[in-house]
Amino acid sequence: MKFLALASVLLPLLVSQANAAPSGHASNITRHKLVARTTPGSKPVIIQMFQWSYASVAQECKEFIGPAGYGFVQVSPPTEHITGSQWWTDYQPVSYTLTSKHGNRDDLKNMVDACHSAGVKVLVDTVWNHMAGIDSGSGVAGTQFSHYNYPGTYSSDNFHYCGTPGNDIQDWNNRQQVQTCELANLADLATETEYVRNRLAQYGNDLMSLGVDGFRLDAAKHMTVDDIQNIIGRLNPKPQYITQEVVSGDGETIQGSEYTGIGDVHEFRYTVQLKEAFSGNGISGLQSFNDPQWTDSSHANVFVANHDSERGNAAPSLNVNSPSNTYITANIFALAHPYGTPTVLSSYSFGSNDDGAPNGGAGSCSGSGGANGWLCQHRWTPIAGMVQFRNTVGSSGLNNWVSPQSQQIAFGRGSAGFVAINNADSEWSATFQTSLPDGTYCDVVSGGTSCSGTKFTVSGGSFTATVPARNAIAIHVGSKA
Ligand code: ARE
Ligand code: CA
Repeated sequence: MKFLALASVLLPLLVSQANAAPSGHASNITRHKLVARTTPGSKPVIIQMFQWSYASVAQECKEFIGPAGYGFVQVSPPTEHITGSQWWTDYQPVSYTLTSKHGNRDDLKNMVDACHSAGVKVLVDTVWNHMAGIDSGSGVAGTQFSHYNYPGTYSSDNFHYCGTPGNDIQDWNNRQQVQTCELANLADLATETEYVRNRLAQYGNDLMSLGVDGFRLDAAKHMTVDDIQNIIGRLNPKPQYITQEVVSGDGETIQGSEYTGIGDVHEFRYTVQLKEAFSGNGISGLQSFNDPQWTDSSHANVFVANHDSERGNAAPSLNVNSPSNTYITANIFALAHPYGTPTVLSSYSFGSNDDGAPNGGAGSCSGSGGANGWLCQHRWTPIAGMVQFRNTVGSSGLNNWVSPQSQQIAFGRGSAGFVAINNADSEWSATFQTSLPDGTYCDVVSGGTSCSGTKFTVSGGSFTATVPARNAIAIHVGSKA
């Protein structure tokens, strides 16, 4: 009892210390208390519904995403943006009117409600760092704008002019330039000023008022931790989950780990390592991710690919065209391994990097695959099966690791699940020692959530299996036959 009483006094102190901003002086700590500590919760898997219209996300939440056990959808940016057929027009905001190619304010609200009814939370990709990059034009809701002038929202004194030629970032290892010069000519907001902070918070609060659960903060690396914390501090209610796009390589000046007091951070080095491992280096080195420069497991948001990397931007990654089934086996790995919070990309086929979404932006799937140009990776049998694996194993630790050769690994997640991944070109027959209760289990890689695939019998904790070449098997206590 005495210990518990003491713990209840000490714990909040410890927590506030642990959450303190890295620079940790008093004002940071005080301000930081306003920022909610975010966790993905018991259904941690996020789907990035890249370029899906909000009406189609609403439908898909009900039809598949909710029942399949995904926790979150992450949708493309919702504000008015420049016109054009390219997918990236929505990363050039021209006002905070909630009208975009993905739908209007009502569509956004309907999607939030529909997804919530299906037990799915909604993260919105949010552009706070900049406005448009092009010289002038008309936005999709009719706003007439020019560079640095967005009537009713911002005028020329709300932007950074960093002094380099064209105000562009030239030295990517100069923190000041990365955060106050222009990324790809995009008008860089003066996020240290009261007006801009207040305006961004107003936009954030508008999204919160529609019931949105959290954000992906686009180009977070290009804003200071202080600026983001200040804006989040003005939100009410607080977002439940935040993931920040900070692309950092080893030794780079700005590191994702600086941002963990705000929320999770994309860890692109994981994306790169999975590509290298599955493309030839070997997967036996993937047991743990302890590099001190990386974002720690409880703050890392990880993925095999995102919309940038699948186009060869931001980081090298596997993609849907990668040979030997590696895109799928890597996704199985990411959903099985405890490092980070996993995001599954759901995207579309494209001929050229700029191609906008097919089917007028209406996402479309059929059975366990895509339709009308959409890929619907979130429905693919092994991926949907592994989402249930992830939900079932929860925070159980990694155990019973074996790796007889560099392209074969198997491991358990406590007494709740076991996976074997064979990245070699010949099948792998073995008897695996697990911590699972005895019984007959359905393989969720071949059978997804329907138990239509291979079955394995665990007896005395072990089972014998043949893992097909360039494939995997996975069983968990929720998949007993
Ligand atoms: C488009 C045109 C440009 C034009 C601009 C303005 O392509 O030629 O100058 O419009 O008119 C997306 C597209 C861009 C597009 C932009 C705006 O990818 O092509 O520009 O939308 O419409 C860096 C950033 C990181 C950023 C990546 C792409 O740090 O934040 O570059 N990623 C996010 C989004 C993108 C989006 C934006 C930001 C802009 O996910 O989809 O751009 O909102 C190293 C560095 C990284 C760097 C990376 C670039 O790894 O460490 O920091 O990432 O190189 O590969
Ligand atoms: Ca900036």
